[in-house]
Amino acid sequence: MRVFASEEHRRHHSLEVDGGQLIPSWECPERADYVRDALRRDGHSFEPALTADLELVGRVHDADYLEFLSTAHARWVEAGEPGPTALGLCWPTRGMTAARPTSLRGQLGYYGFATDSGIADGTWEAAVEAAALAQSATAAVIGGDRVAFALCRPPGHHASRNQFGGYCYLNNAAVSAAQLLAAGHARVAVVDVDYHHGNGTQDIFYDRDDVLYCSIHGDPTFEFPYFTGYAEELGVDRGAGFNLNLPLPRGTGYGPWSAALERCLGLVESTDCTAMVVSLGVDTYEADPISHFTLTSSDFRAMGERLAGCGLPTVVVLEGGYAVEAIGTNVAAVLAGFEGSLG
Ligand code: Q9C
Ligand code: ZN
Repeated sequence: MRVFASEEHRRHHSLEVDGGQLIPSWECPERADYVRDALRRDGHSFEPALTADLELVGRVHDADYLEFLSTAHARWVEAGEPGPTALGLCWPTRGMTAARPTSLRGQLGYYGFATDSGIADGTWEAAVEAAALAQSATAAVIGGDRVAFALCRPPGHHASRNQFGGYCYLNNAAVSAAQLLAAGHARVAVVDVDYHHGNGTQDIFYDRDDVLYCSIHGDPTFEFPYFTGYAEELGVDRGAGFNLNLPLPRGTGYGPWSAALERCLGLVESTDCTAMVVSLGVDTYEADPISHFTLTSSDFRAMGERLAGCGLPTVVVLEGGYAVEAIGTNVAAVLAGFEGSLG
């Protein structure tokens, strides 16, 4: 399968507030290096991204949000803020109904939703490049390839139409789905196997029936992003019935996890999707430092085999995975399982 990767991701390296401490983000540049090295060992080579099509990005994100993201770090420097990363401090919540503030600090709260994601020098460029990688893999699939992989960093599934957070800025999977629709697919499935609920992807397509969003994730009663990912969220208006959340308890292993995957893929099949985007997070791994499922490296191979079993043209984009030294092995296992199942 064709694999798209770039060095541009290095320009994004950020800090996060976790456990009451400011720490280097779990979502670090080394993650992509481990994935690249493991794929190289498996015989893959890498292709660069095509130039990003920002019109396509604009189909899944609001123009004012993109304007904010692309200028926030320069404004931060301009304002003489001391830290290396522009980080929000105050969010609009219940009863705080004022319109969008004009100040940078205000807008960091308006356009962000979590203390885990700052905007560093180069975050915008890296996020655009990740979207370009997703677009390149999608173009390969539109061109007739059965499957392609985009080594996206930063990840994307927590980024909504107008908010960043959860280490995500531009929603790479949503861009891919929009591109597949534009190429003539009538309905696209986004299957999100990352450990966390992809609140951003859900948000973007919640009222639409042309994108089916299915996610298996740590139950938001105890897990990030806390406010979305509940089983009751089924979509609205035309989108009713085209959103499926399968929250699972702490400690879930591949037995119950794969039963949830069967439910997702059953819905993909019964709703006549003609293409699939996989939001591939490997933070479901047993040794992930911030997550609580117990999948093993051989489970990831089985996951890839099962995803291939749908028989759909498939774009795989990288999301999370924080057991840094294992994420390469685990991503490679999914892709090897997928490829091994093709005739
Ligand atoms: N104590 C993705 O996997 N922060 N994002 C958790 C851990 C949020 C994960 C802090 C995790 C977001 C793409
Ligand atoms: Zn995740």
